[in-house]
Amino acid sequence: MSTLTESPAWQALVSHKQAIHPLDLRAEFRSDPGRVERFSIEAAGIFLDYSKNLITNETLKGLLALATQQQLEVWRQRMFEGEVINTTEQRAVLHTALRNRSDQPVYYAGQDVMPDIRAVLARMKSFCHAVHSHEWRGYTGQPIDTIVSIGIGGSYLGPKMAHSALKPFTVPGIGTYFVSNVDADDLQDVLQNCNPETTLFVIASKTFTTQETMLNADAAKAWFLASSCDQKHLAKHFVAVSANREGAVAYGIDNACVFEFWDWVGGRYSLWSAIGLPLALSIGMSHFEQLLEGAYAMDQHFMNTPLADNMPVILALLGVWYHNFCGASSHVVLPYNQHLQFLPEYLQQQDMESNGKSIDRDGHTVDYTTGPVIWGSLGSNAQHAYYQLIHQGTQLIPSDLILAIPSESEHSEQQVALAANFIAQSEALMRGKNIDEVRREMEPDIDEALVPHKVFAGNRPSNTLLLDTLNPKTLGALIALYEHKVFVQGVIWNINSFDQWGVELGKQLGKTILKTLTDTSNSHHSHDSSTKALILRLMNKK
Ligand code: G6Q
Repeated sequence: MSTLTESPAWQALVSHKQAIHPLDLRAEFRSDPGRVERFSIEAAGIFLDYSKNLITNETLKGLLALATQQQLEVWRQRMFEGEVINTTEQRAVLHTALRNRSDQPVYYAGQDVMPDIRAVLARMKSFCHAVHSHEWRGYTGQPIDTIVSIGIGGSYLGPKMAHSALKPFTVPGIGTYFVSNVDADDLQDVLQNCNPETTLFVIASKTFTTQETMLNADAAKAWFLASSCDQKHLAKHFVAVSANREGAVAYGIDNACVFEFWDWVGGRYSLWSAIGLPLALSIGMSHFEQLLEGAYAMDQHFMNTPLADNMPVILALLGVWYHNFCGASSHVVLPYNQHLQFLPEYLQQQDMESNGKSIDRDGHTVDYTTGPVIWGSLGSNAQHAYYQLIHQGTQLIPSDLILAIPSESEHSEQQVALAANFIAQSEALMRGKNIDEVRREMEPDIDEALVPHKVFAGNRPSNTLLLDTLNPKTLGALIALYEHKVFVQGVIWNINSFDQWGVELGKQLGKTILKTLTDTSNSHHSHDSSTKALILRLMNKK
Protein backbone atom coordinates (compact mmCIF):
# COMPACT_ATOMS: atom_id res chain seq x y z
CA MET A 1 0.00 0.00 0.00
CA SER A 2 1.12 3.57 -0.62
CA THR A 3 1.72 6.21 2.00
CA LEU A 4 -1.59 7.79 1.03
CA THR A 5 -3.80 4.71 1.30
CA GLU A 6 -2.06 3.67 4.51
CA SER A 7 -2.38 7.13 6.04
CA PRO A 8 -4.60 7.72 9.07
CA ALA A 9 -6.92 10.15 7.28
CA TRP A 10 -7.45 7.74 4.36
CA GLN A 11 -8.02 4.74 6.61
CA ALA A 12 -10.45 6.72 8.76
CA LEU A 13 -12.52 7.46 5.66
CA VAL A 14 -12.50 3.80 4.63
CA SER A 15 -13.94 2.87 8.06
CA HIS A 16 -16.36 5.78 8.02
CA LYS A 17 -17.73 4.66 4.66
CA GLN A 18 -18.51 1.24 6.08
CA ALA A 19 -20.07 2.78 9.18
CA ILE A 20 -22.52 5.06 7.38
CA HIS A 21 -23.41 2.74 4.50
CA PRO A 22 -26.15 2.79 3.32
CA LEU A 23 -26.92 6.44 3.91
CA ASP A 24 -30.52 7.38 3.24
CA LEU A 25 -30.61 10.95 2.00
CA ARG A 26 -34.36 11.31 2.40
CA ALA A 27 -34.03 10.36 6.05
CA GLU A 28 -31.10 12.75 6.48
CA PHE A 29 -33.20 15.63 5.16
CA ARG A 30 -36.15 14.62 7.34
CA SER A 31 -34.10 14.47 10.51
CA ASP A 32 -32.14 17.65 9.82
CA PRO A 33 -34.08 20.59 8.40
CA GLY A 34 -30.93 22.74 8.55
CA ARG A 35 -28.99 20.43 6.22
CA VAL A 36 -28.98 22.80 3.25
CA GLU A 37 -27.77 25.74 5.38
CA ARG A 38 -24.88 23.65 6.63
CA PHE A 39 -24.06 22.14 3.28
CA SER A 40 -24.06 25.18 1.02
CA ILE A 41 -21.62 27.96 0.16
CA GLU A 42 -21.94 31.23 -1.69
CA ALA A 43 -18.98 32.96 -3.32
CA ALA A 44 -18.19 35.16 -6.34
CA GLY A 45 -21.76 35.10 -7.67
CA ILE A 46 -22.15 31.32 -7.37
CA PHE A 47 -24.31 29.43 -4.90
CA LEU A 48 -23.33 25.81 -4.33
CA ASP A 49 -25.84 23.52 -2.67
CA TYR A 50 -24.07 20.29 -1.82
CA SER A 51 -26.63 19.00 0.64
CA LYS A 52 -27.83 16.30 -1.77
CA ASN A 53 -24.60 14.35 -1.38
CA LEU A 54 -24.05 11.06 0.41
CA ILE A 55 -22.32 12.70 3.34
CA THR A 56 -22.70 13.50 7.02
CA ASN A 57 -20.84 16.01 9.19
CA GLU A 58 -18.39 13.23 9.96
CA THR A 59 -17.72 12.58 6.28
CA LEU A 60 -16.79 16.20 5.76
CA LYS A 61 -14.59 16.21 8.82
CA GLY A 62 -12.78 13.13 7.54
CA LEU A 63 -12.31 14.61 4.08
CA LEU A 64 -11.03 17.90 5.50
CA ALA A 65 -8.59 15.94 7.64
CA LEU A 66 -7.36 14.26 4.46
CA ALA A 67 -6.86 17.66 2.81
CA THR A 68 -4.90 18.90 5.81
CA GLN A 69 -2.84 15.73 5.94
CA GLN A 70 -1.94 16.22 2.25
CA GLN A 71 -0.82 19.78 3.06
CA LEU A 72 -3.32 21.44 0.81
CA GLU A 73 -2.78 24.88 2.31
CA VAL A 74 0.97 24.63 1.71
CA TRP A 75 0.50 23.58 -1.93
CA ARG A 76 -2.04 26.33 -2.50
CA GLN A 77 0.46 28.87 -1.25
CA ARG A 78 3.19 27.39 -3.42
CA MET A 79 1.07 27.67 -6.53
CA PHE A 80 0.01 31.28 -5.96
CA GLU A 81 3.57 32.27 -5.06
CA GLY A 82 5.09 31.01 -8.29
CA GLU A 83 7.04 28.03 -7.00
CA VAL A 84 8.03 25.46 -9.60
CA ILE A 85 5.28 22.98 -8.71
CA ASN A 86 5.11 21.52 -12.22
CA THR A 87 8.30 19.64 -11.53
CA THR A 88 8.35 17.30 -14.54
CA GLU A 89 8.45 20.35 -16.82
CA GLN A 90 10.33 22.57 -14.40
CA ARG A 91 7.68 25.27 -14.54
CA ALA A 92 5.74 27.46 -12.18
CA VAL A 93 1.95 27.44 -12.46
CA LEU A 94 0.86 31.05 -12.50
CA HIS A 95 -2.39 31.35 -14.41
CA THR A 96 -3.71 33.08 -11.28
CA ALA A 97 -1.26 35.95 -11.91
CA LEU A 98 -2.93 36.55 -15.30
CA ARG A 99 -6.11 37.55 -13.46
CA ASN A 100 -4.52 39.23 -10.49
CA ARG A 101 -6.56 42.42 -10.36
CA SER A 102 -4.82 43.81 -7.30
CA ASP A 103 -1.73 45.99 -7.34
CA GLN A 104 0.26 43.29 -5.57
CA PRO A 105 3.33 41.91 -7.33
CA VAL A 106 3.63 38.21 -8.22
CA TYR A 107 7.17 36.93 -8.30
CA TYR A 108 8.57 34.20 -10.47
CA ALA A 109 12.30 33.48 -10.25
CA GLY A 110 12.77 36.74 -8.35
CA GLN A 111 10.98 38.88 -10.95
CA ASP A 112 7.57 40.48 -10.74
CA VAL A 113 5.55 39.10 -13.67
CA MET A 114 2.76 41.67 -13.37
CA PRO A 115 4.28 44.45 -15.53
CA ASP A 116 4.55 42.08 -18.53
CA ILE A 117 1.03 40.77 -17.96
CA ARG A 118 -0.37 44.30 -17.81
CA ALA A 119 1.58 45.31 -20.91
CA VAL A 120 0.06 42.46 -22.97
CA LEU A 121 -3.42 43.23 -21.65
CA ALA A 122 -2.91 46.85 -22.69
CA ARG A 123 -1.83 45.75 -26.19
CA MET A 124 -4.87 43.48 -26.45
CA LYS A 125 -7.05 46.40 -25.43
CA SER A 126 -5.72 48.78 -28.05
CA PHE A 127 -5.84 46.07 -30.72
CA CYS A 128 -9.49 45.26 -29.90
CA HIS A 129 -10.28 48.96 -29.95
CA ALA A 130 -8.57 49.37 -33.33
CA VAL A 131 -10.56 46.49 -34.83
CA HIS A 132 -13.88 47.53 -33.31
CA SER A 133 -13.48 51.19 -34.22
CA HIS A 134 -12.54 50.21 -37.80
CA GLU A 135 -9.22 51.94 -37.41
CA TRP A 136 -7.70 48.52 -38.25
CA ARG A 137 -8.82 47.58 -41.74
CA GLY A 138 -8.22 44.81 -44.19
CA TYR A 139 -6.00 45.06 -47.26
CA THR A 140 -8.70 46.66 -49.41
CA GLY A 141 -9.60 49.18 -46.71
CA GLN A 142 -12.68 47.33 -45.48
CA PRO A 143 -13.32 46.92 -41.74
CA ILE A 144 -12.84 43.53 -40.16
CA ASP A 145 -16.10 41.69 -39.57
CA THR A 146 -14.90 38.10 -39.05
CA ILE A 147 -12.41 36.56 -36.64
CA VAL A 148 -11.14 33.03 -37.32
CA SER A 149 -9.20 31.59 -34.42
CA ILE A 150 -6.95 28.67 -35.30
CA GLY A 151 -5.67 26.62 -32.37
CA ILE A 152 -6.22 23.30 -30.63
CA GLY A 153 -6.49 21.84 -27.13
CA GLY A 154 -5.80 24.47 -24.52
CA SER A 155 -5.44 27.07 -27.27
CA TYR A 156 -8.99 26.40 -28.43
CA LEU A 157 -11.36 24.87 -25.89
CA GLY A 158 -11.41 27.75 -23.39
CA PRO A 159 -11.98 30.61 -25.85
CA LYS A 160 -14.55 28.56 -27.78
CA MET A 161 -16.48 27.63 -24.64
CA ALA A 162 -16.39 31.19 -23.28
CA HIS A 163 -17.37 32.68 -26.65
CA SER A 164 -20.48 30.53 -26.68
CA ALA A 165 -21.22 31.22 -23.00
CA LEU A 166 -21.01 34.97 -23.55
CA LYS A 167 -22.90 35.17 -26.83
CA PRO A 168 -25.21 37.97 -25.60
CA PHE A 169 -22.10 40.12 -25.00
CA THR A 170 -20.85 39.88 -28.58
CA VAL A 171 -19.72 43.14 -30.18
CA PRO A 172 -22.19 43.89 -33.01
CA GLY A 173 -20.84 43.35 -36.49
CA ILE A 174 -18.20 40.75 -35.53
CA GLY A 175 -18.56 37.03 -36.25
CA THR A 176 -16.11 34.67 -34.56
CA TYR A 177 -15.23 31.12 -35.56
CA PHE A 178 -12.93 28.57 -33.98
CA VAL A 179 -11.05 26.01 -36.07
CA SER A 180 -9.07 23.17 -34.51
CA ASN A 181 -9.40 19.86 -36.35
CA VAL A 182 -6.66 19.00 -38.82
CA ASP A 183 -9.44 17.55 -40.97
CA ALA A 184 -9.57 20.14 -43.77
CA ASP A 185 -13.35 20.19 -43.57
CA ASP A 186 -13.24 22.13 -40.31
CA LEU A 187 -11.46 25.12 -41.87
CA GLN A 188 -13.22 24.81 -45.21
CA ASP A 189 -16.65 24.91 -43.57
CA VAL A 190 -15.68 28.12 -41.80
CA LEU A 191 -14.06 29.74 -44.83
CA GLN A 192 -17.31 29.41 -46.73
CA ASN A 193 -18.64 32.16 -44.47
CA CYS A 194 -15.61 34.39 -44.80
CA ASN A 195 -14.52 37.19 -47.07
CA PRO A 196 -10.71 37.44 -47.30
CA GLU A 197 -10.95 41.24 -47.37
CA THR A 198 -12.66 41.40 -43.97
CA THR A 199 -11.33 38.34 -42.12
CA LEU A 200 -8.72 38.37 -39.38
CA PHE A 201 -6.99 35.11 -38.50
CA VAL A 202 -5.67 34.59 -34.97
CA ILE A 203 -3.11 31.78 -34.91
CA ALA A 204 -3.16 30.64 -31.29
CA SER A 205 -0.38 28.29 -30.27
CA LYS A 206 1.84 28.39 -27.23
CA THR A 207 4.64 26.50 -28.98
CA PHE A 208 3.85 27.58 -32.54
CA THR A 209 4.86 24.11 -33.66
CA THR A 210 1.63 22.13 -33.18
CA GLN A 211 0.99 20.11 -36.32
CA GLU A 212 -2.78 20.61 -36.55
CA THR A 213 -2.58 24.35 -35.96
CA MET A 214 0.30 24.94 -38.33
CA LEU A 215 -1.37 22.98 -41.15
CA ASN A 216 -4.61 24.89 -40.66
CA ALA A 217 -2.65 28.16 -40.56
CA ASP A 218 -0.91 27.19 -43.84
CA ALA A 219 -4.25 26.44 -45.46
CA ALA A 220 -5.76 29.71 -44.20
CA LYS A 221 -2.75 31.61 -45.53
CA ALA A 222 -3.03 29.94 -48.94
CA TRP A 223 -6.76 30.77 -49.07
CA PHE A 224 -6.05 34.39 -48.16
CA LEU A 225 -3.18 34.79 -50.62
CA ALA A 226 -5.28 33.32 -53.42
CA SER A 227 -7.37 36.51 -53.18
CA SER A 228 -4.98 39.12 -51.89
CA CYS A 229 -2.09 37.93 -54.07
CA ASP A 230 0.55 39.72 -52.01
CA GLN A 231 2.47 38.57 -48.92
CA LYS A 232 2.57 42.13 -47.59
CA HIS A 233 -1.18 42.03 -46.98
CA LEU A 234 -0.73 39.23 -44.44
CA ALA A 235 0.16 41.78 -41.76
CA LYS A 236 -3.39 43.11 -41.73
CA HIS A 237 -5.02 39.70 -41.58
CA PHE A 238 -2.83 37.38 -39.50
CA VAL A 239 -1.95 37.85 -35.86
CA ALA A 240 -0.40 35.32 -33.51
CA VAL A 241 -0.77 34.45 -29.86
CA SER A 242 2.22 32.52 -28.63
CA ALA A 243 4.93 31.99 -26.06
CA ASN A 244 7.26 31.50 -29.04
CA ARG A 245 7.61 34.97 -30.57
CA GLU A 246 10.58 33.93 -32.76
CA GLY A 247 8.62 31.00 -34.14
CA ALA A 248 5.64 33.19 -34.98
CA VAL A 249 7.80 35.82 -36.65
CA ALA A 250 9.73 33.16 -38.57
CA TYR A 251 6.37 31.87 -39.77
CA GLY A 252 5.69 35.27 -41.31
CA ILE A 253 3.61 37.03 -38.67
CA ASP A 254 4.47 40.69 -38.26
CA ASN A 255 6.44 41.13 -35.00
CA ALA A 256 3.99 43.86 -33.95
CA CYS A 257 1.15 41.37 -34.34
CA VAL A 258 2.47 38.75 -31.90
CA PHE A 259 0.68 38.72 -28.54
CA GLU A 260 2.85 37.00 -26.01
CA PHE A 261 2.32 34.76 -23.06
CA TRP A 262 4.72 32.73 -21.02
CA ASP A 263 6.12 29.37 -20.20
CA TRP A 264 4.46 29.35 -16.78
CA VAL A 265 0.98 29.41 -18.32
CA GLY A 266 -0.20 25.85 -18.97
CA GLY A 267 -2.14 25.33 -22.22
CA ARG A 268 -5.42 24.35 -20.55
CA TYR A 269 -5.04 27.24 -18.09
CA SER A 270 -4.32 29.84 -20.76
CA LEU A 271 -7.75 31.36 -21.45
CA TRP A 272 -6.79 34.26 -19.17
CA SER A 273 -3.71 35.11 -21.23
CA ALA A 274 -3.50 36.46 -24.79
CA ILE A 275 -4.99 33.08 -25.79
CA GLY A 276 -8.22 34.88 -24.88
CA LEU A 277 -7.64 37.40 -27.72
CA PRO A 278 -10.28 35.94 -30.08
CA LEU A 279 -12.73 36.06 -27.18
CA ALA A 280 -11.76 39.65 -26.37
CA LEU A 281 -12.22 40.57 -30.03
CA SER A 282 -15.62 38.94 -29.94
CA ILE A 283 -16.99 40.35 -26.64
CA GLY A 284 -14.84 43.46 -26.22
CA MET A 285 -11.93 43.99 -23.87
CA SER A 286 -14.00 45.39 -21.01
CA HIS A 287 -16.00 42.17 -20.90
CA PHE A 288 -12.79 40.15 -21.10
CA GLU A 289 -11.51 42.11 -18.11
CA GLN A 290 -14.71 41.27 -16.24
CA LEU A 291 -14.01 37.61 -16.92
CA LEU A 292 -10.63 38.12 -15.23
CA GLU A 293 -12.36 39.92 -12.33
CA GLY A 294 -14.69 36.97 -11.77
CA ALA A 295 -11.81 34.51 -11.77
CA TYR A 296 -9.90 36.76 -9.39
CA ALA A 297 -12.88 36.82 -7.02
CA MET A 298 -12.85 33.02 -6.97
CA ASP A 299 -9.06 33.00 -6.48
CA GLN A 300 -9.49 35.24 -3.46
CA HIS A 301 -12.18 32.97 -2.07
CA PHE A 302 -10.02 29.89 -2.65
CA MET A 303 -6.95 31.49 -1.14
CA ASN A 304 -8.50 33.10 1.91
CA THR A 305 -11.45 30.98 3.03
CA PRO A 306 -11.08 28.21 5.61
CA LEU A 307 -11.10 24.81 3.93
CA ALA A 308 -14.48 23.86 5.42
CA ASP A 309 -16.21 26.81 3.71
CA ASN A 310 -14.12 26.80 0.56
CA MET A 311 -16.12 26.04 -2.58
CA PRO A 312 -13.39 24.51 -4.78
CA VAL A 313 -12.10 22.51 -1.80
CA ILE A 314 -15.54 21.11 -1.00
CA LEU A 315 -16.24 20.21 -4.64
CA ALA A 316 -12.86 18.49 -4.86
CA LEU A 317 -13.30 16.56 -1.63
CA LEU A 318 -16.75 15.36 -2.63
CA GLY A 319 -15.22 14.09 -5.87
CA VAL A 320 -12.52 12.27 -3.92
CA TRP A 321 -15.17 10.79 -1.63
CA TYR A 322 -17.11 9.26 -4.50
CA HIS A 323 -14.14 8.29 -6.60
CA ASN A 324 -11.90 6.75 -3.96
CA PHE A 325 -14.30 5.60 -1.27
CA CYS A 326 -17.63 4.97 -3.00
CA GLY A 327 -16.46 3.43 -6.29
CA ALA A 328 -17.68 6.09 -8.75
CA SER A 329 -15.56 6.08 -11.88
CA SER A 330 -17.12 9.03 -13.66
CA HIS A 331 -18.58 12.44 -12.96
CA VAL A 332 -21.23 14.08 -15.09
CA VAL A 333 -21.49 17.83 -15.72
CA LEU A 334 -24.95 19.03 -16.70
CA PRO A 335 -25.29 22.72 -17.53
CA TYR A 336 -28.86 23.77 -18.21
CA ASN A 337 -28.16 27.04 -20.05
CA GLN A 338 -27.83 26.63 -23.80
CA HIS A 339 -24.88 29.02 -23.90
CA LEU A 340 -22.92 26.73 -21.57
CA GLN A 341 -23.11 23.93 -24.12
CA PHE A 342 -19.34 23.57 -24.46
CA LEU A 343 -18.61 23.59 -20.74
CA PRO A 344 -18.52 19.77 -20.35
CA GLU A 345 -16.09 19.46 -23.27
CA TYR A 346 -13.90 22.18 -21.78
CA LEU A 347 -13.95 20.54 -18.35
CA GLN A 348 -13.04 17.20 -19.89
CA GLN A 349 -9.67 18.58 -20.87
CA GLN A 350 -9.36 20.66 -17.73
CA ASP A 351 -9.88 17.70 -15.45
CA MET A 352 -8.80 14.61 -17.37
CA GLU A 353 -5.60 16.03 -18.86
CA SER A 354 -4.69 17.37 -15.44
CA ASN A 355 -5.50 14.42 -13.22
CA GLY A 356 -5.50 11.40 -15.55
CA LYS A 357 -2.18 10.22 -14.10
CA SER A 358 -1.01 6.97 -12.54
CA ILE A 359 2.46 8.06 -11.38
CA ASP A 360 2.64 10.22 -8.29
CA ARG A 361 4.92 13.18 -7.63
CA ASP A 362 7.57 10.86 -6.23
CA GLY A 363 7.63 8.66 -9.32
CA HIS A 364 5.65 5.77 -7.82
CA THR A 365 2.69 4.03 -9.41
CA VAL A 366 -0.40 4.91 -7.41
CA ASP A 367 -2.56 2.23 -5.76
CA TYR A 368 -5.68 4.37 -5.77
CA THR A 369 -7.74 5.75 -8.62
CA THR A 370 -7.22 9.28 -9.87
CA GLY A 371 -9.02 11.40 -12.47
CA PRO A 372 -12.61 10.24 -12.97
CA VAL A 373 -14.04 10.23 -16.47
CA ILE A 374 -15.71 13.60 -16.95
CA TRP A 375 -18.66 13.70 -19.29
CA GLY A 376 -21.93 15.47 -19.82
CA SER A 377 -23.88 17.84 -22.03
CA LEU A 378 -26.84 20.20 -21.81
CA GLY A 379 -29.04 18.95 -18.97
CA SER A 380 -32.32 19.68 -20.66
CA ASN A 381 -31.39 17.56 -23.67
CA ALA A 382 -29.69 14.86 -21.60
CA GLN A 383 -32.92 14.36 -19.63
CA HIS A 384 -34.35 12.90 -22.81
CA ALA A 385 -31.32 10.74 -23.44
CA TYR A 386 -28.93 9.32 -20.85
CA TYR A 387 -30.51 10.47 -17.58
CA GLN A 388 -32.11 7.01 -17.57
CA LEU A 389 -28.72 5.53 -16.69
CA ILE A 390 -28.03 8.13 -14.02
CA HIS A 391 -31.42 7.52 -12.36
CA GLN A 392 -31.79 3.77 -12.72
CA GLY A 393 -28.48 2.37 -13.97
CA THR A 394 -26.11 0.23 -11.92
CA GLN A 395 -23.33 2.79 -11.54
CA LEU A 396 -22.95 5.57 -9.04
CA ILE A 397 -22.59 8.76 -11.08
CA PRO A 398 -22.20 11.95 -9.07
CA SER A 399 -23.36 15.00 -10.99
CA ASP A 400 -22.96 18.77 -11.12
CA LEU A 401 -26.16 20.46 -12.24
CA ILE A 402 -25.49 24.05 -13.27
CA LEU A 403 -27.95 26.84 -13.92
CA ALA A 404 -27.42 30.54 -14.40
CA ILE A 405 -30.61 32.19 -13.19
CA PRO A 406 -32.45 33.19 -16.34
CA SER A 407 -33.16 36.84 -16.91
CA GLU A 408 -36.69 38.06 -17.42
CA SER A 409 -37.18 37.91 -21.13
CA GLU A 410 -39.87 37.43 -23.70
CA HIS A 411 -39.24 33.69 -23.43
CA SER A 412 -40.00 33.63 -19.72
CA GLU A 413 -42.36 30.65 -19.96
CA GLN A 414 -39.51 28.62 -21.41
CA GLN A 415 -37.05 29.90 -18.83
CA VAL A 416 -39.32 28.94 -15.94
CA ALA A 417 -39.66 25.46 -17.43
CA LEU A 418 -35.88 25.27 -17.67
CA ALA A 419 -35.46 26.18 -14.00
CA ALA A 420 -38.21 23.75 -12.98
CA ASN A 421 -36.49 20.89 -14.79
CA PHE A 422 -33.15 21.77 -13.23
CA ILE A 423 -34.56 21.72 -9.69
CA ALA A 424 -36.74 18.68 -10.29
CA GLN A 425 -33.84 16.57 -11.48
CA SER A 426 -31.73 17.25 -8.41
CA GLU A 427 -34.73 16.38 -6.23
CA ALA A 428 -35.54 13.24 -8.22
CA LEU A 429 -31.94 12.02 -8.09
CA MET A 430 -31.90 12.43 -4.33
CA ARG A 431 -35.33 11.21 -3.27
CA GLY A 432 -36.10 8.62 -5.93
CA LYS A 433 -39.46 6.85 -5.76
CA ASN A 434 -39.91 3.88 -3.51
CA ILE A 435 -42.07 0.82 -4.04
CA ASP A 436 -44.91 2.10 -1.87
CA GLU A 437 -45.06 5.34 -3.79
CA VAL A 438 -45.08 3.47 -7.08
CA ARG A 439 -47.94 1.25 -5.88
CA ARG A 440 -49.92 4.23 -4.59
CA GLU A 441 -49.58 5.98 -7.92
CA MET A 442 -50.84 2.91 -9.77
CA GLU A 443 -53.87 2.32 -7.59
CA PRO A 444 -56.40 0.88 -8.11
CA ASP A 445 -54.94 -1.17 -11.00
CA ILE A 446 -51.54 -2.13 -9.70
CA ASP A 447 -49.55 -3.99 -12.31
CA GLU A 448 -47.12 -5.92 -10.10
CA ALA A 449 -44.90 -6.87 -13.03
CA LEU A 450 -44.38 -3.21 -13.83
CA VAL A 451 -43.80 -2.04 -10.25
CA PRO A 452 -40.02 -2.73 -10.01
CA HIS A 453 -39.39 -0.95 -13.30
CA LYS A 454 -40.96 2.21 -11.95
CA VAL A 455 -38.96 2.27 -8.72
CA PHE A 456 -36.16 4.84 -8.45
CA ALA A 457 -33.64 3.98 -5.76
CA GLY A 458 -32.75 7.65 -5.20
CA ASN A 459 -29.65 8.48 -3.16
CA ARG A 460 -27.97 9.61 -6.40
CA PRO A 461 -25.68 12.44 -5.37
CA SER A 462 -25.62 15.82 -7.03
CA ASN A 463 -24.21 19.29 -6.56
CA THR A 464 -26.41 22.15 -7.67
CA LEU A 465 -24.60 25.27 -8.79
CA LEU A 466 -26.65 28.42 -9.26
CA LEU A 467 -25.03 31.39 -10.96
CA ASP A 468 -26.60 34.78 -10.16
CA THR A 469 -26.67 35.33 -13.90
CA LEU A 470 -24.49 34.26 -16.82
CA ASN A 471 -22.11 37.11 -17.49
CA PRO A 472 -18.34 37.45 -17.95
CA LYS A 473 -17.79 37.78 -14.21
CA THR A 474 -19.74 34.72 -13.12
CA LEU A 475 -18.30 32.69 -15.98
CA GLY A 476 -14.77 33.65 -14.88
CA ALA A 477 -15.61 32.56 -11.34
CA LEU A 478 -17.11 29.28 -12.55
CA ILE A 479 -14.05 28.35 -14.63
CA ALA A 480 -11.67 29.27 -11.80
CA LEU A 481 -13.81 27.20 -9.43
CA TYR A 482 -13.24 24.10 -11.54
CA GLU A 483 -9.55 24.86 -12.07
CA HIS A 484 -9.04 24.97 -8.32
CA LYS A 485 -11.16 21.88 -7.77
CA VAL A 486 -8.86 19.97 -10.12
CA PHE A 487 -5.78 21.38 -8.37
CA VAL A 488 -7.06 20.31 -4.94
CA GLN A 489 -7.73 16.79 -6.17
CA GLY A 490 -4.23 16.62 -7.62
CA VAL A 491 -2.83 17.60 -4.23
CA ILE A 492 -4.88 14.92 -2.46
CA TRP A 493 -3.70 12.30 -4.97
CA ASN A 494 -0.11 13.56 -4.82
CA ILE A 495 0.10 13.97 -8.59
CA ASN A 496 1.32 16.78 -10.82
CA SER A 497 -1.85 18.21 -12.37
CA PHE A 498 0.08 20.47 -14.72
CA ASP A 499 1.97 18.21 -17.11
CA GLN A 500 0.51 16.04 -19.89
CA TRP A 501 3.09 13.45 -20.93
CA GLY A 502 0.28 11.09 -21.86
CA VAL A 503 -0.43 12.99 -25.07
CA GLU A 504 3.12 12.65 -26.39
CA LEU A 505 3.30 9.05 -27.63
CA GLY A 506 0.47 9.42 -30.13
CA LYS A 507 2.10 12.58 -31.54
CA GLN A 508 5.44 10.80 -31.85
CA LEU A 509 4.04 7.75 -33.64
CA GLY A 510 1.88 10.02 -35.76
CA LYS A 511 5.01 11.62 -37.21
CA THR A 512 6.46 8.23 -38.21
CA ILE A 513 3.22 7.10 -39.81
CA LEU A 514 2.84 10.41 -41.64
CA LYS A 515 6.26 9.78 -43.19
CA THR A 516 5.20 6.29 -44.25
CA LEU A 517 1.93 7.54 -45.75
CA THR A 518 3.56 10.35 -47.70
CA ASP A 519 6.78 8.66 -48.77
CA THR A 520 6.42 5.21 -50.31
CA SER A 521 10.11 4.50 -49.92
CA ASN A 522 9.57 4.62 -46.16
CA SER A 523 9.15 1.20 -44.62
CA HIS A 524 5.94 0.19 -42.85
CA HIS A 525 7.47 -3.09 -41.72
CA SER A 526 8.34 -2.02 -38.23
CA HIS A 527 4.66 -1.81 -37.28
CA ASP A 528 2.41 -4.50 -35.83
CA SER A 529 0.13 -6.30 -38.27
CA SER A 530 -2.93 -4.21 -37.45
CA THR A 531 -1.12 -0.88 -37.90
CA LYS A 532 0.54 -2.20 -41.07
CA ALA A 533 -2.81 -3.30 -42.53
CA LEU A 534 -4.34 0.11 -41.85
CA ILE A 535 -1.36 1.88 -43.44
CA LEU A 536 -1.56 -0.31 -46.56
CA ARG A 537 -5.30 0.18 -46.86
CA LEU A 538 -4.94 3.95 -46.68
CA MET A 539 -1.98 4.01 -49.06
CA ASN A 540 -3.89 2.02 -51.65
CA LYS A 541 -6.86 4.37 -51.36
CA LYS A 542 -4.80 7.55 -51.77
C1 G6Q B 1 -2.94 21.77 -22.60
C2 G6Q B 1 -2.12 21.01 -23.51
C3 G6Q B 1 -2.57 21.02 -24.93
C4 G6Q B 1 -2.10 22.22 -25.75
C5 G6Q B 1 -2.31 21.91 -27.23
C6 G6Q B 1 -1.96 23.08 -28.12
O1 G6Q B 1 -2.69 21.93 -21.43
O2 G6Q B 1 -0.81 21.36 -23.35
O3 G6Q B 1 -3.95 20.88 -25.06
O4 G6Q B 1 -2.79 23.36 -25.36
O5 G6Q B 1 -1.56 20.80 -27.59
O6 G6Q B 1 -0.62 23.43 -27.96
P1 G6Q B 1 -0.06 24.76 -28.56
O7 G6Q B 1 -0.76 25.88 -27.89
O8 G6Q B 1 1.40 24.75 -28.27
O9 G6Q B 1 -0.36 24.74 -30.03
